Amino acid sequence: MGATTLEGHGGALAVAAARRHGVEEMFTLSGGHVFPLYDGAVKADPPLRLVDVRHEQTAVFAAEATAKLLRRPGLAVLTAGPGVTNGISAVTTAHFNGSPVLVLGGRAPTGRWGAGSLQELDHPPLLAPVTKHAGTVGDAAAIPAAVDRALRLAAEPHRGPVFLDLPIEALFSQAKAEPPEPAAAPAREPDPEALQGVARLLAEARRPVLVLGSDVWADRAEAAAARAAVTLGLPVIANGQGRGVVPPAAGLLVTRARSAAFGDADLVLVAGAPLDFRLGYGGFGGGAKVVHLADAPDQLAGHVELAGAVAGNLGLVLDGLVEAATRLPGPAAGRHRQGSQNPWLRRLREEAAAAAERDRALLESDADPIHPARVYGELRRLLADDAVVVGDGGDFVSFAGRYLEPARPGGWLDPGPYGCLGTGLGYAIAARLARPGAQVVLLLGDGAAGFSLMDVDTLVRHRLPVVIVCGNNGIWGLEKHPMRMLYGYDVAADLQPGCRYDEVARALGGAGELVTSPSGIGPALARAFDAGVPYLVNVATDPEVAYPRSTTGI
Ligand SMILES: Cc1ncc(C[n+]2csc(CCOP(=O)(O)OP(=O)(O)O)c2C)c(N)n1
Ligand SMILES: [Mg+2]
Repeated sequence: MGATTLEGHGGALAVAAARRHGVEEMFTLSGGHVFPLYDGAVKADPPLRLVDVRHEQTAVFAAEATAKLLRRPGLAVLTAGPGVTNGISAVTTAHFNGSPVLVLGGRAPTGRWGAGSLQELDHPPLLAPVTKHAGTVGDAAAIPAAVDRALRLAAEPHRGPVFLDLPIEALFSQAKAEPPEPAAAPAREPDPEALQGVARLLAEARRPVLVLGSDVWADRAEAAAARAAVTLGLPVIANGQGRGVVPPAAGLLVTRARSAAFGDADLVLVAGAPLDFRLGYGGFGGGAKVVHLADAPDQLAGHVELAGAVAGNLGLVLDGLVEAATRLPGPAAGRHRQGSQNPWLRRLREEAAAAAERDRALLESDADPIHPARVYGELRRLLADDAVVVGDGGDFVSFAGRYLEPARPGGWLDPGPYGCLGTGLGYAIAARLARPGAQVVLLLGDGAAGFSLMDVDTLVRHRLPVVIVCGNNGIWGLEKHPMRMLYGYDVAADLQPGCRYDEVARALGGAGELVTSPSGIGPALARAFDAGVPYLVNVATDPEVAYPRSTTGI
């Protein structure tokens, strides 16, 4: 028996294997089928932190946000049957976001399969379409290798969730196993010729734009992306976790001039984001050429004609692009001049500055009922550079996307392209654990609040202070306004006006208050940041204000 031989019940073996991948916490909701995993967690040395929540989707959302923030796998443990099925929307969210998550499910006993055990469900067929792998591990001795493979697969670009269920026999029985050898990750070198082709396109372009998406952060390419933007003098538009990679101070961020940038660009380079509805499906106004830079070949868009496509480690891709551009012959070939000598960048900067100027009136709005933008006018003043901001909701969160500009990468958590309401408390729980010293602010639509507000209880029990701001317009705003526009009336779009979600937070052991006047927002937020407990600021906002959007994504 080797010095590293693992020995114990299936749960202990799974925990030991997960630890070797940097996993430090287990998000879960209790069920007898998975007790050995808890026993394994508390008896591990050091123990895995067990965070028990009030709905399985919160457990998986928390594991996903852990993966997004810390860039290592997150772990959720769900009990057999309903525990697993309750987690599926969150697994799907991780699938759409390319987040490395391992979900371990309990499973009814193999020995009685078909006889009608409690919660007997064959999970993998349900999970297969939304995971990189979904399977059953039927034997305790096979668990360490299976968990190791699962975590490696989850973390290998393009990242994503993996599901394993573990029958009662496998989890409860004892076994010995040699832990698998750690394997080096493949290098994912980009093709130098493809990079050269993109460098040539850049040299020819007059009006290029660089789009940075979540995989830039996930692939640890944020420094390379910032270098590329600065060296090549490229205006930048960021989405998802690409936000903050190029800070506003760099003078290249033109997200607020997005329509002009996409409408008039002659070349759009998209790095680390799918060409989905958020990017007009890859069709840009003036018929711009499109280059797709992705973390893995299977992520390169197949639905649009690409002028260039490079897959690989995004840090190597972006550094390689700078190198290829600077090696092109000709004066300053491939480089776009900086600042005042670059009329395209200058124009976009001016447009972005004008948009910011126009924003100001709304950010300072004294309108009564409160304009949702005023909430962000106040919040902006209080946010530190390293704050983590989580958005879960419709219009209220769209306004946040417009008015809050992250100063650093890795601090902005939106639900991503699956657009699943209910991420809020799970993401916030994970953010509080992942960034113990930072502000964590959860922005909740009042509708979104209904999906996970009970998990304020989890924040309270685990002593995790979070500032929660509920934009309470009393409606499902992002549905009510479009339905009215389409049909001239709306149904199924109203919530209770003025509902006291702050009192829900108080009843669960947190704190909170209702704000009904614009001047009350700032002081209430300050109290929330000082409270040291989960604190819900319930802001009554104007239901007549709709986010001015050009598309709903449908
Ligand atoms: C799980 C889920 N159910 C339904 C939807 C459809 N949906 C998208 S936005 C929205 C309204 C959100 O309302 P609220 O959170 O109150 O934010 P508001 O738009 O009012 O600011 C709904 C119902 C969804 N995206 N996800
Ligand atoms: Mg609402």
